Amino acid sequence: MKRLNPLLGIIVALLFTAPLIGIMYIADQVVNLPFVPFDFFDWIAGVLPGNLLTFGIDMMIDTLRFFGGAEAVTNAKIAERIMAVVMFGSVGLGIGLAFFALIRFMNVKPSLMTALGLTAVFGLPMIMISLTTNQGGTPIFLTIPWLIVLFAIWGFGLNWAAQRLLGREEVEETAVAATEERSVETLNRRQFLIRLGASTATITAVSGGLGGMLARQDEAARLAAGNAGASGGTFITSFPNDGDAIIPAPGTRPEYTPIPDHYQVFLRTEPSIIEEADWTLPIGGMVDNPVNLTLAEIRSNYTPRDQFVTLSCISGRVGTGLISTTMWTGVSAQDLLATVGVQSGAKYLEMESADGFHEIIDLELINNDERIMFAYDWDGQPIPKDHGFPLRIWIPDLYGMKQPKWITKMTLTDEYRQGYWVERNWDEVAQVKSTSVIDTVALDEVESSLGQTIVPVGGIAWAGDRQISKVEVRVDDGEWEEAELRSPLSETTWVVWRYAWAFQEGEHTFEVRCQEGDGTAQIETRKTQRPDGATGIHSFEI
Ligand SMILES: Nc1nc2c(c(=O)[nH]1)N[C@H]1C(S)=C(S)[C@@H](COP(=O)(O)O)O[C@H]1N2
Ligand SMILES: [Mo]
Repeated sequence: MKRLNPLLGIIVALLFTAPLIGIMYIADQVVNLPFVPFDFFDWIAGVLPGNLLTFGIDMMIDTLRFFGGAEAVTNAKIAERIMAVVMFGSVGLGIGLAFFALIRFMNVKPSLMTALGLTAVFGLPMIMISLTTNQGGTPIFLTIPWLIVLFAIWGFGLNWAAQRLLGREEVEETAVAATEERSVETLNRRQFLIRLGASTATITAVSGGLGGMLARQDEAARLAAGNAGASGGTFITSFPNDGDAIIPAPGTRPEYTPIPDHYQVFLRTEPSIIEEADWTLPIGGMVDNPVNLTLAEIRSNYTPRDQFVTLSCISGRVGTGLISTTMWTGVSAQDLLATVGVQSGAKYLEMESADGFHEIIDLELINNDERIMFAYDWDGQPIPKDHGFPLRIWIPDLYGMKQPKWITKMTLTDEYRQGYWVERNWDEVAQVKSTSVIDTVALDEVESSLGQTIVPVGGIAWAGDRQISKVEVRVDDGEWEEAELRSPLSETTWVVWRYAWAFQEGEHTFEVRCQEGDGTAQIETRKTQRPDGATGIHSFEI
């Protein structure tokens, strides 16, 4: 019998694993069948101990920053997805290697049994994982047979390829000379592998390419839903500070973030898409009247509240892009809870989300702040599916990690339970740290004044709901100079500031710092984002 190099098992397994991934991907895009690599990745991320997970994510983001600069950070999801595919693929290739090693060293012969074995070893755990983690609504009587067929094609294909590569024993017996046989053998093997590779590469490329195209279209459509036509890409077109004399310096980020540009953070490989028809909100636990509300009921039974909100992620670094501002509309948590009859012993409201995320909020906090709301609109439109449709909470002054989106269940309880990121070593309170950022030194927008060339410098400052009383700018270790503040959209949004810099030729470093409403200074000591938010001064070089 011919000998097989076990490493060949990796190559052959690749030729079957790549199209398997491609076909699962396009089936996910077209008919919402599970894309198992993402489920596998989400499952691993969910069972890993918290510090390992955050360590992994940090390392990934650092690597991305190293290769792709700051822009890539918000695209960390893409890295996660690539990692998911690589990890899933590695399992397939590992099994291929092991299979060929068994053939080579343990004298195992490819047979019906080994084909079934390969299918089971790769397929069974992956199917179980997908069933427990997948968020798609496709019924299991469709997904299970579909996945079994796919993994069987993989297992039987790999088995068949091993048989072909081994050749039939008769051929070997009639071979004349060993050298001749070897060259015929390598030629045949090479031809076989090339043909096999060409066809499976085609399947992979076509399905992967089409799937990717559909995925991008889908996401763009979800984010832009309803957004076309309105001026400036937003629905709200008049703002409380419209008359303010302080105009943002050219190049400052939009004061009101267009929804498609709103930053996004979610723990799974993909956002959790919820359809309104499939959703109701049960509120239970320690209540006298448990309810199960539709979105229409939430919209019509309670007085809507509008609030301009800046939201930010605790995992942002100094000068973070993970911060955005829009108008939130929803019902006050006080109003909602008033209708369910909260029992006297209840201490917390626990919220669970479609993606397994969960958080808890002290009822005392709700009772003391009527602004805390369950929001259903952003920018006057239903919250985009990617951002938490149909319902998410807003809690002023806290980072996003305490504020579940895609809420599917609420429970009144007297038992404390750590939230999802708190279990993973992030801060229990997660109060926003005040921050200030330089967006622009507008060198091509200079003005002249009294024989001086003036360069507008600008950016934002934010301190949760504690407001901003002062922003100061320093150039090259000079004096701290006060910037002008534009009145903010609300007491909970960032403040746009601008500063007039008298131009001087050369290289310069700009720094910014702020003070909260009560004069508390921004923390200047540099500290990483873990566990309770980054601090330090943002600087900008030109
Ligand atoms: N269900 C759910 N809610 C969630 C999260 C999540 O992963 N799942 N991430 C939180 C974090 S860490 C942040 S910063 C905000 C981000 O909201 P956005 O993506 O709409 O900007 O959502 C919060 N709520
Ligand atoms: Mo976050």
